[in-house]
Amino acid sequence: MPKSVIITCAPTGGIHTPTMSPHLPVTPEEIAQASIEAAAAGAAIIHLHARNPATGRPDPSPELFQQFMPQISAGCDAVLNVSTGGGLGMTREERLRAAVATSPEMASLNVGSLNFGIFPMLDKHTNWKHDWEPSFLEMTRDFVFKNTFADIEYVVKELGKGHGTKFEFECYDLGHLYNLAWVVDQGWVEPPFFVQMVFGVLGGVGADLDNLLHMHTVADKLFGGSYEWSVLAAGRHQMPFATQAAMLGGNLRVGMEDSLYIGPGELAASNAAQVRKIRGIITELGHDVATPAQARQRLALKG
Ligand code: KMH
Ligand code: ZN
Repeated sequence: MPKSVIITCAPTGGIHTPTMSPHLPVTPEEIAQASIEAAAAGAAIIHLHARNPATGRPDPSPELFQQFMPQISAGCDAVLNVSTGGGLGMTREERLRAAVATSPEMASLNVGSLNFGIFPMLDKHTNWKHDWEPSFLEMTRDFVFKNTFADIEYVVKELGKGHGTKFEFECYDLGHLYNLAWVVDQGWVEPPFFVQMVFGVLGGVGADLDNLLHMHTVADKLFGGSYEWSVLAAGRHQMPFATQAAMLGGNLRVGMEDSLYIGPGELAASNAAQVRKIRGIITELGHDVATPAQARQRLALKG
């Protein structure tokens, strides 16, 4: 009997710009509403970034997170997962501020560095069509998403200090699984580990099924029965990869952080619409969708 599928929804992220879709949640009110709707549609976990309401740019201020996290918790039972990935150009201290201030059940932890390329040429591989802002493209050309061993240790130890926060370990390539195994070997984190495999970011592993199968095989070898795996893929690969993950007994992530679309060339009207779509597919495959309570129990969250 397959386990139920844990759906994570990442409603806004720090990559897409409001110019790219009128449906991207930006203000605290929009992020709260999008999250509550996504939870009602079946998301057990909500992965959160904040944005400056005036500019739409990613913003690490805990004050902004505090303007939507209590509202989301009042409106639904979903697990709140605060990003420590932040946005382009933030220092590691900035990236951690919101999680330290809000002490969430979960936080992301990016377990390796990579070039994080977003170019029009990537559209050939990843997206249908995107109008990226030229200034943003210029920044990403020379951008390394820095997550050194020292950065990883900093996040683990800062959030471990009395917060009891568990991690969504974001792995963008095969080597990142080994980095996580190293973290585990240090004795810094306790199982079960929630491994989020990320496909289709230029600089990380490509969105090919062979890669998904191999990442899963290696994760099984490294973490055995001590982990839960989940899959997200950027752009047009989002739904196909989420579907593959469900078929293989894994969990998945959708949301406008990872793709603004819901189908070929069609912008998603809401995060909830993406959750409903994948929920329908999961259900058609004969699987159940995990409740927040089931996710808390399986991931041993503090609740
Ligand atoms: N934007 C995703 C590909 C984080 O917030 O820590 C990666 C992410 C990073 O979710
Ligand atoms: Zn994120």
